[in-house]
Amino acid sequence: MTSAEVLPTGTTDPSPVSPPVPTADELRLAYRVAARSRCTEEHIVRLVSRGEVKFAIWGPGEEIHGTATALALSHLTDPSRFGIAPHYRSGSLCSMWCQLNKRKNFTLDVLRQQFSKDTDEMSRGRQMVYHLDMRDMGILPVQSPVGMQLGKAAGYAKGFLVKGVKDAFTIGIVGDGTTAEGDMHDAMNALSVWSLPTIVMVTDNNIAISTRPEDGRGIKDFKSYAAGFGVRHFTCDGTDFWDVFSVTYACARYVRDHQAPALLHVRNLPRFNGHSSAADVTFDLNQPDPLIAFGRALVERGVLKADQVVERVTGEGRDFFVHHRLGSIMAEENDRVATLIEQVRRRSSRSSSTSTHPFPRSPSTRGRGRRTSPTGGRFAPRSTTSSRATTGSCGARMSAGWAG
Ligand SMILES: Cc1ncc(C[n+]2csc(CCOP(=O)(O)OP(=O)(O)O)c2C)c(N)n1
Ligand SMILES: [Mg+2]
Repeated sequence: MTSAEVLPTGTTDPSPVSPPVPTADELRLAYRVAARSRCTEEHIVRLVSRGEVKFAIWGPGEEIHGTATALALSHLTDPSRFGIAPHYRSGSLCSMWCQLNKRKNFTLDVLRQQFSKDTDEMSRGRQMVYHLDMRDMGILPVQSPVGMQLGKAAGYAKGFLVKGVKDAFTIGIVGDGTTAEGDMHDAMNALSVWSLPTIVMVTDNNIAISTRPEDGRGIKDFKSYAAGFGVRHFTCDGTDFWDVFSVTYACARYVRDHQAPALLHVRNLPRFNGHSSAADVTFDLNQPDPLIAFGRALVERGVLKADQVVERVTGEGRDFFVHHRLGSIMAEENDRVATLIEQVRRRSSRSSSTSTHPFPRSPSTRGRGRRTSPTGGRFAPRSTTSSRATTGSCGARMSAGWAG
């Protein structure tokens, strides 16, 4: 029995599926998008090191998992019948999903948000980085409290059911540390009770900031945990493109065809640049790199040539670039990313919309007693006649909330 055929206790066998074999063109595309994702994020590491951007969080090490996952999904669905609530390390996955569904400018959009530019179409530069929001692609807004992805994925699936869509499914992605949050249990309960077509994907890098599983993970066995909810369990090696592809395909096919939930545990993911820019961002040379392994495998299969793929070399310094020979594919992508960074950097940071945003006028409260805010007055406008009395996105939201 392969990992894709693992069944929870009490589930009847829905007959294992045979995943398709990725074509040479698909493999080349996956390699290119993974390489683009790596060099984009390693450029962001440099921007952070130079103090040019304030905060960043990223996913170097998860590129192969991301591209293989998106490719598997694209064999089964499209944005009209699909929703994904991604993790902040899902850049490569979302990039590949956009590429496969012909949405342009993913990297440009990420960089605009990274630089907090007004041209950031997802949040006008007012959101945290990698808080993707691309609803035309079924990519649901990312939020900072970890675990919220799961409730959104479950709710979106319930929405499809209510609308009578019978072949849709959704995915919520969380890190392994987040399985300790109550959101995990809440979502599993909803999936079980309503039999929602949702994949709870746990991307396991064996760490949560600095907490190791032995110190924070109460779920000792994901298979038994899923079985307790009657949820089917799948697991794959996140460093192996073909394992991720075939297991994710089998999992998503099961969820779509049976309109039933699954838990997909993705193991072994490396984390190459620390948790975020708030940590030591030195590229970790002690972990094997799935992107290099994938490149070598493609060379062995005759899909790519040796000079096209990235290899590790001996270098001096802390960042990715000094320790790697990029190969021609990543070098091309790297040039494009560098051009995009230059283009985004030159744009003014000033948000014209912030200064000219037409907030609705507050209603007059004269004669209606004292007005208080839901937060006890912290963002309460000083003047009851001007909604411009609050500034910043937080104040603006609160103000608009009252008006509504
Ligand atoms: C509800 C909540 N608690 C705590 C945090 C702070 N926090 C941000 S990332 C993180 C670690 C998450 O670890 P994991 O789920 O393993 O994901 P990883 O970063 O390893 O991919 C924590 C605790 C948060 N953002 N939200
Ligand atoms: Mg983790």
